[in-house]
Amino acid sequence: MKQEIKLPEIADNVVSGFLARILVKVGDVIAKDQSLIEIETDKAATDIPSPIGGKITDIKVHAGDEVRVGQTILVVETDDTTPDAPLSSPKSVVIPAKAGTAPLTETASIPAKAGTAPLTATSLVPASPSVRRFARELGLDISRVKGTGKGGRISDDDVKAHAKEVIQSPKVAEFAVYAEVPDFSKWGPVEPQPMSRIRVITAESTVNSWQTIPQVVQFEKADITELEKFRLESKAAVEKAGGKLTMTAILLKLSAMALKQFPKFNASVDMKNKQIIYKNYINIGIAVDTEQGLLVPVVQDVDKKSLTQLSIELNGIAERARNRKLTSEEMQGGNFTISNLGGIGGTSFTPIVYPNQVAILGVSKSAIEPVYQDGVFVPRNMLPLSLSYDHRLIDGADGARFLGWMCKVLEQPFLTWL
Ligand code: CAO
Repeated sequence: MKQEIKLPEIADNVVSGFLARILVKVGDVIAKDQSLIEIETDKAATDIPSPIGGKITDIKVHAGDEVRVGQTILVVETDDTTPDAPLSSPKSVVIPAKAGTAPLTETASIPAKAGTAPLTATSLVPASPSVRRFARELGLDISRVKGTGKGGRISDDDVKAHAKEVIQSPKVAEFAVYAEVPDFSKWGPVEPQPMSRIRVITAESTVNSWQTIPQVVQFEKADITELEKFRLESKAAVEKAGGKLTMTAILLKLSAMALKQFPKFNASVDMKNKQIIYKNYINIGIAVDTEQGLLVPVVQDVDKKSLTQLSIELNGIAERARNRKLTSEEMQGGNFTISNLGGIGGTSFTPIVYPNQVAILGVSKSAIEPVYQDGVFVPRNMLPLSLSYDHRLIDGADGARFLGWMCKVLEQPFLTWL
């Protein structure tokens, strides 16, 4: 029979908590008392054990959620015919006072994440909540700590050893130190809320990029008057095939062509080994605005797909991103990113290069503008583009040539046939 497992009482006067980690997944066969989730409150990090054994058929919560006492966490299929198995009491660990701590954040060593996933590999790391909490307090990524216990279990001493390694590493300068914020309630009412997992990953990823990549932004405007006519004329045919022919789909196709033409932009910088890693495949990330925050799914092998195929695929991944249905594979392995804010508005912006990539294309809203041609002003549809790039690999002239080439092809797509 199926049984719902609900969040038990965590402590006196505590009605809800922040879901820090989900420690199991659908399909797992769990034992009674096995830890299911890790809940954090102001006072404690609490491991919620399962009151029964069985197979998990559904998980009703997400990491980063605020979960209330009595709320269903997950559903378990069990042989036990006794209805409503009693809830086991949670195991709590008191969170140490934070006064004066300025944790190191392991931003420099965050692996390339072409997108942000609500769940990470840290859920699978064998460590108790108190050890996880300790690592988090120090700003360390627990999945990078080597466990010396049975089955690789991580202890406090392992975390300390890892912290020592990190501090002694020459890369320490790349690590972010977060200062305590002032007590804003001195000036008026405040409402602190925990960051969602997506927010934390976006914050860490952008800090990593900002601190490790010297970025330059190149601006251009492309005349898309003719291209827009083509787009509107071809829209119905693509729609019939199940896609939506938007500017983003066209830029996806065009970016793949540009990356082939300028291989430096399809590479990664490996400073540790003083090498440039050129890639012989073209995977492009697309920034998608969702209710949960920014997600960046990746379209694979863009150069091998037709514009119609790309339109269909783009539609699909944007939809899955908005419905939180993306798989972790769909968010990895991007070489370059497109961030199109044109559907929302704005004349220009400076996007941030993704860690382990070297460039990102920012797209703003196209508009009809007067352009001086052959002695007269003519109305033309102009698309503002901004290219942020990593100056460790790409020089200003490279950036100008790349964006200039893109504008030329947007103006006269047939040029690529020559
Ligand atoms: N200029 C003018 N109009 C534009 C445009 C542009 N640059 N880009 C899109 N539009 C129009 C589209 O043509 C469409 O109009 P119609 O409905 O009349 O056809 C409308 O805006 C909405 O487009 P869309 O969003 O449905 O489709 P898209 O393929 O162009 O964009 C996606 C897909 C996923 C890029 C977009 O939905 C999105 O999430 N954008 C936000 C990205 C973001 O948050 N970036 C910031 C990240 S931090 O750097």
